[in-house]
Amino acid sequence: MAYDLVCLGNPLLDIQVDVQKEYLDKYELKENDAILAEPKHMPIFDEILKFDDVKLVAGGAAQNTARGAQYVLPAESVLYFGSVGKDIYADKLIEANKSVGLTTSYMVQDDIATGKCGALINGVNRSLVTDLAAANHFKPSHLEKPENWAHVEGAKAFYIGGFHLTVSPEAIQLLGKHAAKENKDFIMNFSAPFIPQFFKDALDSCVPYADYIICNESEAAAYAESHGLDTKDLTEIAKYVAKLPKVNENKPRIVIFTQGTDSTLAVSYNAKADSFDVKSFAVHALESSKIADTNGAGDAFAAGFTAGLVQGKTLDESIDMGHWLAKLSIQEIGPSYPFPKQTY
Ligand code: 26A
Repeated sequence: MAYDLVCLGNPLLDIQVDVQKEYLDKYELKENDAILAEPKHMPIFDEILKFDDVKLVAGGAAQNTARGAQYVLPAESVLYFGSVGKDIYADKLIEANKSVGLTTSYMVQDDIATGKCGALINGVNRSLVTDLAAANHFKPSHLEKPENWAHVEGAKAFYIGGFHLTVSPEAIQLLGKHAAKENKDFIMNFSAPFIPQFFKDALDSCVPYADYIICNESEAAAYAESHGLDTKDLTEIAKYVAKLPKVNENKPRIVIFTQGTDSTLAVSYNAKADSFDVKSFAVHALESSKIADTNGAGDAFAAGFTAGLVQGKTLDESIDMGHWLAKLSIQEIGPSYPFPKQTY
């Protein structure tokens, strides 16, 4: 059985609640951010579980993307790797993945709980606080098991959540090397500003494998700052990233920056001609009254985009599929997709 798309990330259960700004202030959280929980944030999880409006939804950024890509693609197209515990949280993830037909090959930790993310929704913003727990224990050896490596060899494309750089850059490199050698698509997401900020070396060690890089405007700005780029201009930042050294010289690197409701920017670098192609794509408009929450919007964009690539669609059409799926997902609670299934 070959899955066209193999994804790697941190499987998390999202504990989602609506909060006021005061609650974020109490824990020194920004309105729109994603961070690793520090000891001072730990009480949040028990507190919000008692909120009246608490919702438990499948999360983990790359897992959301894997679910979204499987939502779009034919049955048994996507396989997701990550690490979970043996608990009801993991059961909930498996249930959500099953609902779209996503196949998982989890590494299972006997004595560590499944990771969780406090998704604190404040209007159109979301602040994500994560306790990785079992997700932090993923090991490259899981990929190297013969039955899993067969899936890697059978895949046409790979999608990697940048968040996984905090866990196992070695696992990412293992997939990256395979993708470059076999001329397969390797797609990476920067995931959050703290990745380029605090995991710069890990990120820099994996970017050479990336054919596609997806991130949002605040992650691009954090990248520019941590890499000492003397510019805040998004096109210039995208050009810099697109031109960075690349292991697979058979295809250009394409950098895609989303910007919320503003247009998405795509910059490709053609090394042979030493030239850039810069394009911009309007998002699909949605009245703000129809937004349930924006948790997972970026993951849904990445899902639609990646599904397009896997189907052999053009860059322009793949980006439009990303915008289409993001618009559907923000009308659902959490990083979810609507049923009955809609088609692009
Ligand atoms: C390492 N960290 C902090 C994380 C995450 C994460 N997924 C993986 N690793 N922090 C938040 N998320 C997920 O991001 C999704 C929204 O894009 C949340 O679980 C949420 O579903």
